Amino acid sequence: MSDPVLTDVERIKANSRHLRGTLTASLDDPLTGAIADDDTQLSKFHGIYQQDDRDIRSERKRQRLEPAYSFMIRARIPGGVMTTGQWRAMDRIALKHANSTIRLTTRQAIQFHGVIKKNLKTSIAAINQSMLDTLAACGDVNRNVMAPPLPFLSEIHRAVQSHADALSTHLTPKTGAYHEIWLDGEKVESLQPDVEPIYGDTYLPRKFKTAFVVPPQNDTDVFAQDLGYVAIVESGQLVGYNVTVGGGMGMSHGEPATYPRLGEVLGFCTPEQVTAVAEAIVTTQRDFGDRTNRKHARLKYTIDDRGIDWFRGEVERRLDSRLGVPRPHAFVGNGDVYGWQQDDSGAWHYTLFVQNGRVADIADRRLLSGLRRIATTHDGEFRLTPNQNLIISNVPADKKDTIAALLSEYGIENSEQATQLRLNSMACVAFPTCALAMAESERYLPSLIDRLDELLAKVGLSGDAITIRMTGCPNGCARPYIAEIGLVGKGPGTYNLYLGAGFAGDRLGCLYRDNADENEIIAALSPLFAAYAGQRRDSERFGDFIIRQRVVREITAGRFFHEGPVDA
Ligand code: SRM
Ligand code: SF4
Repeated sequence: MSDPVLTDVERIKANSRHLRGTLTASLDDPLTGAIADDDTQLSKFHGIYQQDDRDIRSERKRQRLEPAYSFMIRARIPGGVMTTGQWRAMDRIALKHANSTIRLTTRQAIQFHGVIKKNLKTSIAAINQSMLDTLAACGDVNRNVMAPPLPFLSEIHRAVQSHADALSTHLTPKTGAYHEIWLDGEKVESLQPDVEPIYGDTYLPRKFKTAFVVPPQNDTDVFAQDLGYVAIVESGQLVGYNVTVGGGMGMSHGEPATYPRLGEVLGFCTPEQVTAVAEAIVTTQRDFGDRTNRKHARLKYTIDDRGIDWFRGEVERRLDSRLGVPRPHAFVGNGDVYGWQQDDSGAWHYTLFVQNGRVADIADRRLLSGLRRIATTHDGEFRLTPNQNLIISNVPADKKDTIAALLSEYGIENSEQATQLRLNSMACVAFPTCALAMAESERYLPSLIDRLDELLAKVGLSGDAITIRMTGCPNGCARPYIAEIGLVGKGPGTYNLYLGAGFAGDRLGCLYRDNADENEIIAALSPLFAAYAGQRRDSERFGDFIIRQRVVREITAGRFFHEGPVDA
């Protein structure tokens, strides 16, 4: 049998000398705003994506100019916890080197857009000076580890955050390339030949994502992750975690072999086993994940191809012990809890709605300036949520009124007019920066919600929480397949509409309308809202209602995702 043909990215990783490639030469090349092709793959491991402004792409082409290249930088922030000093540093970078906005992501990280090549090194250095970094924010490695954004709620939350931090450190690549290229560090390669004890020379077959969660709030969307830790609390003590594996959202239109999949429970582990279990799972995926086809390379396919029992056996063999029997757990929702909350020590925390994660000064709502001012006044933390929001955290009781006054002065407090639909919405970035976007998302969802809000108001549902998420392509960056209303870009102005997902992110939606434009989306949802208002059972969620009414089929596993909307 001939050897399998590995993907091009595998060749690039193998030849990269642990992620160095020719990045230094690319950065020094004054003739282009771009970096060499192979380096565009390697830069991702350093948290950097080459992009071009898609709004002006064809005009530049017409003028025979090279595309308007710039870079997106993603800063990795485990659990989304940052000091206000760090926020001020990010704010300075946004103003000086990026497009004067900060983008909060669906994984509790921060992105800068529009950084040109000559400003890359200065920006990365500034991020590192603030004690944050960008290494492994992207690439075929474990990404930003998520943790519940409300660690102040209990001792349990604090313990979970510390496990997330420890795991994040353990799974961070050990190559000296990052330091060398971006921070002008000493070349450590020759001193340390075996630099990647967990990943090896070719890293993982594909990206890998991890989240911790504390029930009942599934605010990190644990089932969308390759690896999840669901905290189990008994008699007020954190006794361990149910370990979930094999979640992932990405798929491609028209390719049924690709599908979103929810993570499933593999077993139970104690807090002391968290790191060892992760290492056993990551190295199993490293060794068995498909390196011949990037569309089939995520852990979800390794598990579906070989079976969960095989996977458990391999993990336990590497662990040299058995996983425990899973314990019961239950979730109630996957959204954020807004406004002021007080913790057990008396400190206050304000969860601020940030529409689609974009921190910018827009008309009277001066979010960027307001948060800068608050970060100057307030000595605590900002915490980023997986729903693209921000928590002004650890506010002493005697400072609460000052912060509230600033929120009001800058026009950024949670608006009383914001409906529950809007407060439970998310959109991915898409145009103009994302190279993969097929339709608008961040720039469009707010106006679509205006129209949907009118429908909901007519049937008296404005105060009811329904989750809605939009993405500009089927990759699923805003986790649309686990929103009760999921809209996934198909072409300019058209979207696939998915319905029937669980309010707690625990059931996939099912295709209801293919390639629908705005009017078709409105026409499809209008009668369903009316029916829901009139016929729902007590506290029945919209997604559950849709399934009970058999509007769409209940999707019980990712591999059934593409079976038609209703039973034949
Ligand atoms: Fe994502 C690729 C933005 C969370 C699945 N994602 C991209 C890129 C880098 C486009 C590219 O490859 O050229 C997007 C950059 C857009 C831009 O201009 O900024 C991008 N993804 C984002 C962010 C910023 C969306 C947001 O609006 O917040 C999120 C950054 C998270 C972070 O801080 O690390 C983001 N991406 C996600 C999530 C959600 C999650 O992780 O919980 C998913 C679905 C979960 C999953 O991974 O299965 C996700 N992104 C993808 C995929 C599909 C992966 C797959 O298995 O098929 C791609 C494309 C790829 O990898 O080939 C992608
Ligand atoms: Fe880009 Fe698609 Fe991700 Fe949206 S879902 S940011 S369009 S890759």
